[in-house]
Amino acid sequence: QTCILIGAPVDSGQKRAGCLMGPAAFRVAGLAEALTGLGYKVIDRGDVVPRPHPPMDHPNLAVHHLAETLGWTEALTEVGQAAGALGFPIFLGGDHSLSLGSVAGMAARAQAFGRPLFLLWLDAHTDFHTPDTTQSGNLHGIPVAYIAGRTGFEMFPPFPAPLPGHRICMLGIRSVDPEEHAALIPEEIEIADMRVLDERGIGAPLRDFLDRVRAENGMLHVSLDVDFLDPSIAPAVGTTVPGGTTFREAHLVMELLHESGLVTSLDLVELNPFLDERGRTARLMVELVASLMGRKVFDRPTRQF
Ligand code: DIR
Ligand code: MN
Ligand code: MN
Ligand code: MN
Repeated sequence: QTCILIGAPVDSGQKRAGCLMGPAAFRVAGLAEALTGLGYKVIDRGDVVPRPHPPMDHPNLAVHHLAETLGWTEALTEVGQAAGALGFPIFLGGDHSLSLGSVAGMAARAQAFGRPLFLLWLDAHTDFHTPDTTQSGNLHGIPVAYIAGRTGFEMFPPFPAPLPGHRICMLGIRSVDPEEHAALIPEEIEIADMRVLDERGIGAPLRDFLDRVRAENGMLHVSLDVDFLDPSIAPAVGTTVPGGTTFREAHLVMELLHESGLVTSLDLVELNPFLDERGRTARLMVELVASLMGRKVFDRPTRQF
């Protein structure tokens, strides 16, 4: 199988500069080498350039970089859709606003295949604002609402086949704004927040979700925000939230995802190398990708768990 690395140096979805260095940091941390070592062919198609977009105002005056975000969304949708035809796309972010485009591209591809797209959102945040409800104005906080087909995205390209809530699962949640909370209550989106993970462990809710993906012969996009991880192991992110997932919980998620054979595309987002400590967060993210793509500690085919 071929992995397509897509650099998405998006920094416009929040206010702390540095995510634009993310793709370079993933490359320096050895992402391509790790994948090659696992037997994959790797194509690095370099960094995407946002489509130029005329300036645009929004009635919510907090919203910033709307035109730039639209330009990224259009470019990444197109590049992602094309990459999906060639192999397994891995988007190297860049802040989480890149998922407006990456997931749209994957949704268009799934639609062309006549298969349903599912979304696993690994994040401290639900990213369920619309441009109308965001108080920070940071558009990295809106992609799930776009993907789920909420209203308020009329200035964006129409999302190809919005995902019904039961096809979205969030793990690691521990920061939800009041407007997001109100909007999520009636939704069927599976939200395994940290309380759920404390009670059930991280494997059980994930296995339940993967069973649903399998039952519908779905394609599965995984969006991994660095702040899914506890800040003590992953400091290189602008929006750290205490009480995140541990090293082993994160690896277990990746190992279960690999064994499921269901994952068809991946985002790596919110890495801010300017905030890192000697590259440790970038290296941890690369190790997690290796787990997701099949690296195992002990690999006997008949092994039972
Ligand atoms: C907060 C933080 N909910 C906002 N969001 C994110 O500004 O909308 N931080 N995604 O990573
Ligand atoms: Mn446009
Ligand atoms: Mn996020
Ligand atoms: Mn987050």
